[in-house]
Order: sequence, then C-alpha cells, then structure tokens
Amino acid sequence: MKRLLLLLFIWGFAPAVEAKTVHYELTARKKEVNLSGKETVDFAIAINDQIPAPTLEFTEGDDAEILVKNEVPNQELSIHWHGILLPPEMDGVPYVTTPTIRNGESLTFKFRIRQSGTYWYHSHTNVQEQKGVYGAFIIHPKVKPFPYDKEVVTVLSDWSDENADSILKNLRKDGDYYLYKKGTMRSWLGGIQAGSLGNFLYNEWTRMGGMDYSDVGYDAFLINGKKDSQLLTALPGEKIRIRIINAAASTYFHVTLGKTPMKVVSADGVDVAPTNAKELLMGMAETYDLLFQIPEHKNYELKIMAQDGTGTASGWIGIGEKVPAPVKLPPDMYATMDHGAHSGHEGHGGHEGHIMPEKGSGPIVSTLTVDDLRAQKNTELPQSAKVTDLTLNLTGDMERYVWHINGKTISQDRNISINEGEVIRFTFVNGTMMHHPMHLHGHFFRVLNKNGTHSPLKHTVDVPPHGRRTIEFLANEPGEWMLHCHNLYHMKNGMGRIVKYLSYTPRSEIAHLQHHDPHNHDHTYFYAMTEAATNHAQAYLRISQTWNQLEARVESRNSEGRNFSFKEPWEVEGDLFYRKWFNQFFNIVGGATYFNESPRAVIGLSYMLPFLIETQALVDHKGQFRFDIEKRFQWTKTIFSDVDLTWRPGQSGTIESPLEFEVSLMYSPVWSWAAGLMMTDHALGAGIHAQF
Ligand SMILES: [Cu+2]
Repeated sequence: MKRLLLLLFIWGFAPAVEAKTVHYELTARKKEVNLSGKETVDFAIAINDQIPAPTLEFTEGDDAEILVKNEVPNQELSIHWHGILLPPEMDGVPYVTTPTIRNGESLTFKFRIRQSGTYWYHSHTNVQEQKGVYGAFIIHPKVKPFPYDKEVVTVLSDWSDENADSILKNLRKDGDYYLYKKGTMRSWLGGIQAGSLGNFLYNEWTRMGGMDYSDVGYDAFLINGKKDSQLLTALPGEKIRIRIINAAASTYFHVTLGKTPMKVVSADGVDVAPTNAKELLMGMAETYDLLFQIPEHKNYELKIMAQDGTGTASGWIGIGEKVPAPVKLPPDMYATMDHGAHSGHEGHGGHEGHIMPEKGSGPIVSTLTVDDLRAQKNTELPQSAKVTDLTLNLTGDMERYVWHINGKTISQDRNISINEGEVIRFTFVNGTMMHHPMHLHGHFFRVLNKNGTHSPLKHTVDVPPHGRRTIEFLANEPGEWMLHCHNLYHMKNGMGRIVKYLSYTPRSEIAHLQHHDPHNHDHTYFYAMTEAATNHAQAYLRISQTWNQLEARVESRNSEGRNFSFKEPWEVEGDLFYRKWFNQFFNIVGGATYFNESPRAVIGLSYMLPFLIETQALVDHKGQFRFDIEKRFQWTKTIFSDVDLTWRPGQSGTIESPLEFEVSLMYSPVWSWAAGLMMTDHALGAGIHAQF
C-alpha cells in the first residue's frame, strides 16, 4: 500500500509541479473563401475561422489539452497531430485509433509533449486536408539549441477552387484529367519543339507515360494562406528561424531564398548538422527549419514553386528594397526515367551568380534532399534487437488512378504486424513515375543514407520515381499506426497500411469502431462518355472499383456508306462487360455482346502493349473471335486522333465486313469535350465527343 501511494505520488504529483497544461480550443466550421483571387467558394473548412488553422505552441514537457469541436454541417471531422509522439488513442486517425468527431460533437486530446521542433496538424477524414484543415504545431525546446532573435512559421499549401470531393472523383475518371487545366499535356509536337521526340516515344514504348510531377490542377499555391505577403519585418543582423511546413495535399515544392544559400538546421522537427543549400525539394508533410541572418537593410523573398512548374508563392522577410529569390525553371515534361528520377538535376534557374557561401560554412548543396541530411548524434539502433526486414513496393496505375503497396490497396491488405522490441526495417521501392512521401505515424525512423551512424531521423521520407529508400525504427511505441503516402489522393486510392504491434490490443470502443473503418472499403466511381456524329453514335458507362470494372457500351453506325449523311440503315451493336484487373496492364473480360443482330456471351483478355496500345481478344459462345486494338495519338496539346480497330475473322453469313475501324481527328481544348472528324469503315462524318 505504501509503495502504491509512493508510486501515485511520483506518477501523479511530481509532474504536476514541473509541467504546465497548455489548453487550446479548435472549432471547425465551413467558410466562404477566395484564396485563389479568382473565385469565392463555399466548401472550405476553417479552424477558428482561419486557413491555415491557428498555430499551436508548446514547450517540451508541457501537457497538451486540445478541445476539437466539429461544427461542419453533415460532416465528420478528425485531427491528426503529425510527427508527434503520443499514445495511439490520441493520434487522431478516425476508425483506426480515435473516435471520429461527428457534427455537433467535440473531443478532447490530452498528451504529454515529449519532443521539440516544427510539426503540424491536419484532418485525417476524407479530403478535408485539401479544404483547409491544416495548421502548424510548434514545440519550443526547454533550452534553445542555437541562438536566434525571431522566428517565423510558414505553412505551405495547394489550393483548388474545385471541391476536393470532385477532384477525387475526376482523377478516378481519368488520371490525366487535370493535364488540360495545367497545360502539361505531352504531345508529338511538344516533343519535337522540346527536341525530345525520342524521349516522348521512349516513354510511350516503356508504357511509363513520362515523369509525373503532380496529378491535380491547382488554382493557387499559398504561404500562410496567401500568394504573396510580408511574413516578418526584420533588421540587418537579426537571426531568424524560419520554420517551413509543407501542408500541401499533393504538391512538392522547390523552396528558395533571396540572395543567400539556405542554412538548414532542422528536418521533420529534429535538429540536423547545419547544411547550406541553394534550394530545398520538400515533399508533402515534411518540415524544414532554416536559420537566416538578415544580411542587409533589404526585404528577402522566400519563394516556393510547385514541382510541376504550374505556380509559385512568395513571402518576404526583412525590410526595404526587395531581393527576389532565384527563379527556378519548370521541369522537363519529356524527361525519361533515366534522367529525371534521381532528383537534383532538373533545370536550374539562371540567377544564381549572386549566391555567396557564408564564411566558414561547408559546401553548398544544389537541391537538398534527405540524402544530404546528417543527424547531430549517433542514431544507431540497439545491435541486440532482432531485425525484421520488409520490402514495400510502391505501385500504382496512373491511368485508372489506383495506388497500392506490393500490388494491394489498404482495403485488401490492411495490417503490417510487428513485434515490440524489434528493429523494423522497411525498404520502399518506387515502381512509379511519381514521388511518394511516405509517412509513419507515432515514430521517428532513421533514413539510411551516406552518413551511416549519423543517418537522419524523420517521420516522412520522399521516395523518388523509380528510386528506393530504406528506413528503420525500434518498435517501442505499442499501438496501431498508419503508414501511408502523404499524397492525399494516393492515400485515398489505396496507398497505405496500418503498422500494428502484436503486443497491442485497442480498447473495446476503438476495436468496435475499426469495423466501420473506411480504409476497409473499396469505393465505387463512375465515368460516362457519349459521342454523336453524322456517321455513328456511341454511349459508354463505366462503374469501377480498384480491380473490378463494369462497363456498358452501345454503338450505332451508319452502314450505308455516304459521307456526312444521316440516311438509313443504321446498325446497332453493344457490349456489357465485367473486367477484372490484375495489374496496370492486364485484365480479363467476361460478359455479353450484341452484334449482327444476335446476342452472344463472350470471354477474353485485354493487355496494354508497348507504345500504350490497348489490345483485347474475345471469343464468343459460338467459338468466333474478335480482336480489338485502340491507340491515341496526341498530336498537340489540344489535337488528338483515336484509332480503333475491330477484327472479326471468319464471320460466316455476316452482313458486316470482318474489319471495322474508326479513326478520328479531334480538337479538345478541355477534358470534357472534343469535336472533329470521325471516319468509319463505311463513311466519313463529323461530330462531338463528351465525357462526364
Ligand atoms: Cu504517393
């Protein structure tokens, strides 16, 4: 009894003397905003009326007590504390670790602050992060590790005037949906103009489609919610700590600073050996801290450029005459895997001549990535611990916009089970043409790099296209922790897992909630297309999940053979197919087809050949074959040709020729429609094509 009392004393009373409780109240509401300067929209969600959400500040050792209220009509809400070490129930992933916050309800988060540094918080519900639910979470150390006079927090984000729920649906209609809006459609003419036709064709040959810097067409990129603003007024000689948080939903940023190499002192909240760099490439959810001594009585630009080159934002630090940051050229759209994948040598800006290294500082890295980070201390893990090694292949299909790990979405393969006390080593192998910033909740991991024993600690690591990264951590935080790509749309379409300690059992309320976890569901998406021309008409509907697809097509063609004429007779054919996809290139088909005035049952398979040629072989219940070939030629950004061939060899008693074809030449200024000439094997026609 005495011992118990003593324990209670130590556990309950002693910290109360030292630690102070820091209380915050956060209320989420809908808000009308005009962040792009183009349009006022009503779907944004603000915390305490702010986008970004208010900056929360703590000191290491504090007890955080944060009340989160949801006043967003008809929506659930959650807040995840990104990069923070805390008990799993406080992590804020709804239906995994923490109760969801229903409309009109609230939830109080309580946890002891065990670390210091630059972190952030954001919603983990649906796509609310894209709608404004993100803010800075700053923890001051008990003792400043290096001197500085002022600090400024900069929250970077991407913003679309289109509701993010629609963005998600549009990407599932077509992974290339936003290429028109962004003006980044690759074409034969573009390749010729860039002197890169060979690269363009090589990328078609390898079926990679080329480097993919981002999927969404944004209307603005923001620093602290603004496209251009004064971040801080400061005088010459003052030392400024700049805390940079990439809170974007799906944008990597190049970050540069006026007239100086940037001195990076901290990454993902952890202090690193100071490193000078001309620019940073920051993945989503990464944070970096810079130390910047104002050199002159001038106003220095902190500039961010979206990696895909579609926009920039500026913030200013200092006073007086403006000193712009170096200008970065947009990336080469025709880069191949061999050129673009190993970051750091995409085109560099011209105005670099005036960059001077600080006296006594080391070499200047041109584009800082995790490869250049060196921990301040030895970060090696206990040699005695058993090591479990796992390879995680980051895989996906840009065309159908599904993303997975080892070929399975989180709904198919939810958990990675681990043993407490072991060293867990994950090797991410990126098999795609995109960067994936992989984030593990509730832990810091070592990112193994050239610095060996001093490999840096991070919570989010960029895995570049066709690159690989190995991370490791000691499993000493029992719980269930999400491991996912921090591209919001990749996560929503399957690229995630839950790292589950076998020693951990969630309390019954949480275990019950997990039965309703949306991560377990394979969501359904729709796409429709219609075509109307003088010589034919077509309607197509597709209902799709990750690997399953149902499609219906009805086509009517003028078989009379007169150009630009509606005259009879018109014949009708149609397909009702179910497809099961096995990977990005291969699916099997089964269903029914109507052709030559008779319905038939068919089975077959479909495969994407090099040069992005879609092929399909079908056999019907009468033993007759059909072969389909489809290929798009994108001549310019707005002009394309579709070539469709259907060959039915040895059709007996047919009124049709065995070879059917359609070749089009279409003008398409936006994704949703195209107009032009369409030629069939019977007649030349003109018409329009619309997609929904
Ligand atoms: Cu990703």
